[in-house]
Amino acid sequence: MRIHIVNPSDVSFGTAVITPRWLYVLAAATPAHYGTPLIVDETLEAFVPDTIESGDVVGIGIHTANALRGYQIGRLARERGATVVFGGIHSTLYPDEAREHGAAHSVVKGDGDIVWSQVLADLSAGKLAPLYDGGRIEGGAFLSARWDLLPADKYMWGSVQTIRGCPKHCSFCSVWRTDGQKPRQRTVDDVVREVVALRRRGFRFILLSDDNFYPVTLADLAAAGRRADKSHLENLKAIRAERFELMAQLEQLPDDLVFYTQITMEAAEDPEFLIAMRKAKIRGALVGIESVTPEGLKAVFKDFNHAGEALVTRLQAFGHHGVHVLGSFIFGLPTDKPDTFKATADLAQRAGVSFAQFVMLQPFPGTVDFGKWEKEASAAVTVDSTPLSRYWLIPTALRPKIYAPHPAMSADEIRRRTQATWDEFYRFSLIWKRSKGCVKSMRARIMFVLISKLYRQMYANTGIATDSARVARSARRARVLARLARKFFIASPMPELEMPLRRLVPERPTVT
Ligand code: B12
Ligand code: SF4
Repeated sequence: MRIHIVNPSDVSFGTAVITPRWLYVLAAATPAHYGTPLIVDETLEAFVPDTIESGDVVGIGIHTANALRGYQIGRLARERGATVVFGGIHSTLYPDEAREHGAAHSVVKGDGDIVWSQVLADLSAGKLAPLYDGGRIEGGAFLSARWDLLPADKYMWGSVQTIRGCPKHCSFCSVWRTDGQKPRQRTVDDVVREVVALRRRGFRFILLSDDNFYPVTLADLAAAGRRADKSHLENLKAIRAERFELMAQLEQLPDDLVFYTQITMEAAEDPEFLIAMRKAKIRGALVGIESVTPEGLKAVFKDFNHAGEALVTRLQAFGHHGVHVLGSFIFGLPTDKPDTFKATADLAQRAGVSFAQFVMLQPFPGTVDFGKWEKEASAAVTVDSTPLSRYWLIPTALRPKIYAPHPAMSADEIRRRTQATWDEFYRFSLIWKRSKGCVKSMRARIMFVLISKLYRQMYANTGIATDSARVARSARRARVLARLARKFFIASPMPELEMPLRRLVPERPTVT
């Protein structure tokens, strides 16, 4: 019985930017006596059904966007006599769907780190259950990924998770519901050991693939400090202290490392945290800005963000501390108007955002938005005989890009204006201008341009365009850019690199 682990994707680029972490975590969760799992990442190359033999196990991980391709792979694998097991966020939310559409023998909900070995043991004993619940394991139980299984010369960035879960409750996001609102931090040693393993192999760019790298804000501490019972405050202080301890360890690693993470805007008000990030070589962060207007922020339950000039100041604070911002904006909010697009692009430029993504509002299952939308808007509508409320089952070419009627704009207007905003923000002259503010050497500026162009081709043109010729052209361009960019990212391996010595961070004063 050979074990295959497959990451589905409709588009393969030959080279990928970021290692899909779950593949290598699930490989680590596979007990050695089953042999080394065969890993297939379709963002690199398409899955080949002939590689499956009767009696093999095929584990497929899906999120909503790649569920349909995942189901196709599940059916192909089962036809060849394999046992098919699904996991990942989408399977967690819709386990029955994986059985109905993906020919799953079994489905795993939640974290796979611990439960995967149980699935394999039950299968070997002939008593595979139709459903397993891996739950939400504690931070200390997260497995380290099997980076020794990475194919050579394929990825530009490694990915190491340091924390799971997010205390916020944004309406468009499923993380706080599936991963929970309680931050689950991995141990500092586990994280640093993985970073060292990746740097030894020549990776110097590493995504800290966290939901929110800043789980305790100064406002949280102040609120907890006002409570009579101080246990919550102590708990928050401990979480914060561990973040600083992690950053102090990362600081001691080789200077050529570059980390990138995801963070809420509140970190801009915490200079001590930003200074520690900079020292830890965390050079960039995706900040969920979402909307530049107070009404827009209210609509997505994100009123802890700022709008207007206060927003510009917050974003600039990251830049002043050497943390480059990838601003993430949502278009298609009911409060958006035709002039919101230009206002957003202008603000992104003015605030010194290094990169930006402009996504169109999409109701993702498991979110507050989805719950409302499913009830109100889509019940009766079908596309290709599939209810719109199960849009991920609609063939990609027919799938709508906008899901709810907008009070002021048509779906196509939102799509066209979003595409135009990407085009404007990633205009060569503007990228070149931004590169000057972000990096110094000519080589680094060229790299900045390459990354900007690559990012846009991979995420904007293949995602927003309705024209399949444009999508195919973008995928080809992205392949070429990815090959060019790759050599800028990879450094000489450092096989001798040791773990840094443990250095305890002195206790710091806390704002209460
Ligand atoms: C890092 C990340 C990215 C990176 C991915 C880089 C990469 N190559 O992996 C980038 C930035 C590129 C990205 C892009 C997008 N992402 Co993203 N991303 C994440 C994030 C923050 C962490 C994922 C991760 O690495 N986790 C660590 C691994 C170890 O955990 P895991 O994947 O959950 O896997 C565990 C279990 O699920 C389970 N499991 C998973 N698969 C399988 C399979 C089997 C067989 C078994 C047994 C178990 C199992 O076991 C694993 C170990 O415990 C998640 C948030 C989250 N909490 O998941 C969002 C998340 C997955 N992304 C999300 C979204 C929406 C997107 C985008 C669509 C955003 C956009 N609008 O462009 C794009 C989609 C890109 C694409 N087409 O694939 C949503 C998905 C929602 C949904 N319902 O599908 C999430 C949940 C965030 C959110 N705010 O809701 N993303
Ligand atoms: S969007 Fe970000 S801040 Fe909001 S709940 Fe999701 S992970 Fe947390």
